[in-house]
Amino acid sequence: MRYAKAGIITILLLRHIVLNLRKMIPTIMTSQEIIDKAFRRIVKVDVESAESKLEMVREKSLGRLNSATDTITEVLIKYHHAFPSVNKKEGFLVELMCVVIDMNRLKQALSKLQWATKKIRDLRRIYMIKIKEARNLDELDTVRKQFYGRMCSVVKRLEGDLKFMATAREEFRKIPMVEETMPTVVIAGFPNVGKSQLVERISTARPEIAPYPFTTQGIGVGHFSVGWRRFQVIDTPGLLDRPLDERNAIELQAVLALKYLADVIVFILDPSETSGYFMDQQLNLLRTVRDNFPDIQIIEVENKVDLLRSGSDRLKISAANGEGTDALVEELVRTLVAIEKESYPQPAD
Ligand SMILES: Nc1nc2c(ncn2[C@@H]2O[C@H](COP(=O)(O)OP(=O)(O)O)[C@@H](O)[C@H]2O)c(=O)[nH]1
Ligand SMILES: [Mg+2]
Repeated sequence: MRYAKAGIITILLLRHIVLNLRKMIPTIMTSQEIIDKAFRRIVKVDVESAESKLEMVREKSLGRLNSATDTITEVLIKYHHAFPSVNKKEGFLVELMCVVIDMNRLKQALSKLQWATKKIRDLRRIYMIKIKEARNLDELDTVRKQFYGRMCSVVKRLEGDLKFMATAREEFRKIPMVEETMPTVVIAGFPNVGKSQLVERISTARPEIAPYPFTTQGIGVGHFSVGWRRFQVIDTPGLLDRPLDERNAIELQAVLALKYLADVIVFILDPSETSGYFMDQQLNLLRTVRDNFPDIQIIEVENKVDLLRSGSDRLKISAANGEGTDALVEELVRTLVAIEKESYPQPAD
């Protein structure tokens, strides 16, 4: 049982990483915005004491060069530190991050940022010398322009990487706040069978419901309470009946929820087949889930009884009009409480 696997410190650590991620990753600017910021921030250098016009311009140019490179390298270093480097391979949140974000691409983007920081510092060193050695105003002007041109072209080369990081940031922000230690029901089944509608009916979550497959793009989290007990319900995007290695990123999130979070799986079947999937496909998927997660209790539920009521002895509900959902919740609570007792056996008196 999941409770028995202590791992609580790891879980807390991961939660800490994700919570911080949501707060800490700053808005990622485009390369043009970074350049604009660098030019806006250029300080006015006080050079009244300069002995000639050439010296005055030279001093000014050195000050501006320093200020521009400082602004840019500060931004790049801040971005570099804001993203996590994930070395662990296990755990729901880590694996989820790897599913929703191409971590190798992120790694590549981060090292490109490091490269750019170094390159800009090198340019600063080289051009400070060139500015110091310029013999007249024309030469100084040429060197100065050359520096800004080269600096901008380094930043421009980060265009694709910054864009990727901005998208990754949005993905990180979407990662749901799951309570990895709370008794949890994961809702599984084909797309369109009514998982989200059920989650909405029995919990606090307000998922998106629509009559087309994979409306739910990621994992949704809701809660329900019975007395003082709180339970977590996970809405999944649905699974198709196919081998694990052919699953797409959306489906993989459902697989991870089953693997790491489920104490109980509610497997929704739609005998009306208005979901667009035949019952034999749905039963095939049910078998696959059962084979892959032999230790997790599965409650089989037929939804959409308002459209079709089969003769089977499975629990029957209509997520649309609420029929049978109270009985399902009672069954869930009974099952979850029994699992909890099994994991934390009461001491004998
Ligand atoms: N008639 C009927 N339609 C339902 C029922 N439950 C869900 N639906 C409809 O089925 C479609 C898919 O529902 P949704 O909850 O988004 O399915 P999901 O993809 O499994 O999350 C929507 O149009 C729902 O309104 C039900 O009990 N009866
Ligand atoms: Mg859904």
